[in-house]
Amino acid sequence: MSILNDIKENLIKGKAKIVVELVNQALNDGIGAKQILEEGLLAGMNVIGEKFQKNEVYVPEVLVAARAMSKGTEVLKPYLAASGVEPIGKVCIGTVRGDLHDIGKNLVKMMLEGKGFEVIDLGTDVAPETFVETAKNEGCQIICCSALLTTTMGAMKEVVDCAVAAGIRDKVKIMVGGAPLTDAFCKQIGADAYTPDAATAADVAASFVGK
Ligand code: B1M
Repeated sequence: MSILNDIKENLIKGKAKIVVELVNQALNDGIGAKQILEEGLLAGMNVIGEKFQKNEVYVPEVLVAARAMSKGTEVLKPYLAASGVEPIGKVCIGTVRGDLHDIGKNLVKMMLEGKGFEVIDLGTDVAPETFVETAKNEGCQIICCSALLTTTMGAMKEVVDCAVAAGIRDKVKIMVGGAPLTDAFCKQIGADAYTPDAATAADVAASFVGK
């Protein structure tokens, strides 16, 4: 359907205002919210994710596309709730204790939402206990931790330890990322996955919930 393709193409270009207009128009045309989400918004975000992985687009393009995605999703939210579209899973995400960098974390959040996850954003400077208590109380399947400083990476091990102490380590996957991180570090601290970029993080998270 060409209007869905128009939504997708305008999302890729980051044209939030046009995306909102087209989403409203599609709803008026009688197209279902789920179809608009999947074949318009998510389809566009997937293209952006792939291009980002291949370095064909950069952070600014991803941010404007993600903004268009969230504006379009806002329009759809009441319809999606009414039609009972379930998120594919629940994640809590934050930048670890002592660390205030949030651009990468926000990108990961947007990519996760683009995949269909419900995301609880804990913000920056998040204590290990907050990650774990949120996952426990909110029933998150995945905890995502971001760190940009070599001095704050160690707080990720505390998140893992805290999940063990709280008795939820076998119920929750812990994903880590951020510029100073490596796969070796992830293994060393006993986390479940390191991913180098936001799009891969969303792909791996989806695989953790069987999608
Ligand atoms: Co700061 N900073 N900064 N900084 N900062 C760095 C990180 C630094 C490398 C700069 C440098 O010295 N060359 C350096 C760290 C050195 C080190 O630790 N070895 C540094 C420093 C030292 C500091 C301060 C200590 C400076 C000072 O005050 N003396 C201070 C620390 C404050 C604190 O956190 N307590 C500080 C402050 C700041 C600003 C506030 C000014 C600002 C942050 C603004 C904000 O985030 N709202 C800032 C910025 C912007 C940077 C640089 C320039 C850019 C970081 C960034 O946003 N990159 C950075 C230098 C650089 O990288 N060139 C630097 C873009 C972002 C998209 O990339 O976050 O890596 P990134 O995310 C990627 C992947 O890593 C991955 O996905 C994203 C893209 O796909 N990813 C994940 C990220 N998180 C993930 C989580 C996952 C999976 C993937 O979970 C599953």
